[in-house]
Amino acid sequence: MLSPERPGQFRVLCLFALFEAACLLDTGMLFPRESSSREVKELSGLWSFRADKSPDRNLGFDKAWYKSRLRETGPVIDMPVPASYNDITQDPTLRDFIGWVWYEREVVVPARWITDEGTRVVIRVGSAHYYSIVWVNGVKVTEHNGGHLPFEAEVGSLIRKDPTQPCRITIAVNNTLTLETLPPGSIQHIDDITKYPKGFFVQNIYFDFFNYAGIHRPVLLYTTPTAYVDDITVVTDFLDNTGRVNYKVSVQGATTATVKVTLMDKDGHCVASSTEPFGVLKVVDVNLWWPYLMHESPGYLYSMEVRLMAANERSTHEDVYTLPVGIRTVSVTSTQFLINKKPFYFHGVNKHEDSDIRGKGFDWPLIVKDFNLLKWMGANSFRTSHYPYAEEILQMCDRHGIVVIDECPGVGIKDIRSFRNASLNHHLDVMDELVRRDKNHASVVMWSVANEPASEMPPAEFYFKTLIQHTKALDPTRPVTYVSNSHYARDKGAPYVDVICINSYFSWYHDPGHLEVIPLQLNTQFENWYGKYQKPIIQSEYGADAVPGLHSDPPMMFTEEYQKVVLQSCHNVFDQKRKQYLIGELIWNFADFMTVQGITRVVGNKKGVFTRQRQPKAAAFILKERYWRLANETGRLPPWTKYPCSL
Ligand code: GCB
Repeated sequence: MLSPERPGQFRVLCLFALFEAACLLDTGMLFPRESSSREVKELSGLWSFRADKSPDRNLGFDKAWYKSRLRETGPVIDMPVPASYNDITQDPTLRDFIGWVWYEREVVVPARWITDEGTRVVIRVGSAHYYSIVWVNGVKVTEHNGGHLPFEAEVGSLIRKDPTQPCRITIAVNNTLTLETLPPGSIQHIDDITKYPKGFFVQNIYFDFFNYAGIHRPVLLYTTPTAYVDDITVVTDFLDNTGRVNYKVSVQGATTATVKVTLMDKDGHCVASSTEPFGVLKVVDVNLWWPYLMHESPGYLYSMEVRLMAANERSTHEDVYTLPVGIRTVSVTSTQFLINKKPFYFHGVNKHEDSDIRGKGFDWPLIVKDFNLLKWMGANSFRTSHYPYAEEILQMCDRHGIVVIDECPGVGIKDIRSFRNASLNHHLDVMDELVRRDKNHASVVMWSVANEPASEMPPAEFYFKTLIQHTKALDPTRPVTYVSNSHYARDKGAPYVDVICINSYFSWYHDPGHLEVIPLQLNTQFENWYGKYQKPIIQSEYGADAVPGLHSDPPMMFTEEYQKVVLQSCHNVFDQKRKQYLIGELIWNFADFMTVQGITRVVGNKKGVFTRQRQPKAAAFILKERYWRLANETGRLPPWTKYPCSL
């Protein structure tokens, strides 16, 4: 990260490393945007769907379902995209299905995309869980290992082969988890026919959320010219009143190219420009990007327009891509987290992508509602527990000034076999994909490489050292952490992180019902961790389940009163420690969410301060009161808010 103590040369080295790292990733993953040279066609809506319920789940491949229309090889049902398929029907075998499911959609492609050979047509899947294979008109175009991150393939030549036919897109998705996937899981077959039906198996998972599956984010077709802006990397900083946007533009498909880069303010006025593909844009009287409640106008974004004039064997092209850019710095000291060289205290939440019916499916009404709730309660940050969220959510964070700890899907690494090289290599690949997608978001201030791994196991040291060093090499401008619940003295990865993140549930999983232990145990936790590592600490999870509407006084577990008192007892300790080295508190969880069925879960995890339908429990008001008070103390509230505030 950029440290105020080490300006100048360090920054240049960092930038050089970041741009080098960007080069190591073979291609860019710019969010598809329309422009004068680019079109986007969204394929959200109804797709045909079939789950392959054959015993070995392989019938679709044996019978090559991708070669013809899905409805010609068997029955299909309507399936909305984006959505998890699990909760869409009344069929319990589909809710709990494990194996391959097949999606298909026919698309009519605009004639100009086909006739213009200078147009590149790309299919992009925002995310599909977990393993995906994509065919266009029966020809495989790509496969992807992992949910939560986008993947794409060029399909123009296939579409052009037979322009009289609609373009048929088939996507097969498999949610089977193994010890090498992220998150890991394992399939267990149970052969005891006296107790279990023939062929019985279960998927064991080591994480606490339902393994929703399907095409979770929008599928798009988009175009670029054949010579195009493939990637942009920006790193920002400032000195006094002057902002600096260090940038690099990568171009593909051109034999000759010139670039014009223009940085515009909110009103569309040019504030800096350049004709180099690599350089620094200086912004006089800069408007910095500030977090929500830290400044009167948080989330200030410039627009960086990249205009490429290029030629290749076929023709000359102009490509235009506009990237929103927030100018800010991030750094840590042994006791503070600094944004724009000022102390920042995370008062926020952990979330899930989770809702009724849609599961983990992308849904704008839900996203906007969640942002309104975050702002209502005065939250300035969240962690993307336990996997990368849709990029559209990060764009909202950029615009609203909500600070993000961006977590990869490294959750549930509990089995010692998941520390082997195959797992580590996949984890490194996932970090590459995550940094490539999210590196330009001002809201993203820290990477989290895992949640609650078995970090006390001997192989964890090599694993996390490698992973954290790799992530820092990919992006030297942001701190790196992972979230621990291990014992402070046995945690193998803690020496390598920049910030210590700890999850703990005193009076819940430990000493259930004994609220009186919280002050002592939480205090001991902080003193132990800080004493050993001298790094700033975030309480990255704490909380208690509350079944909405369940009450008792004196408080008993699972009531709204008990949840309230757990929070208040923790807050008292946080208030002491934030004067020293505690740099944040993130409640577990923003909202109730679905989990596997089990004796500790009453139709899901109920630690939300909002219900799954986003109605507040008593705890939400406790947090609202606290977060606005913290904001009042530590930040500068926008003029349109007054404390106590009701937005
Ligand atoms: C944790 C996990 C989170 C769980 C939570 C709980 O430590 O990180 O995924 O949902 O505890 O409620 O048990």
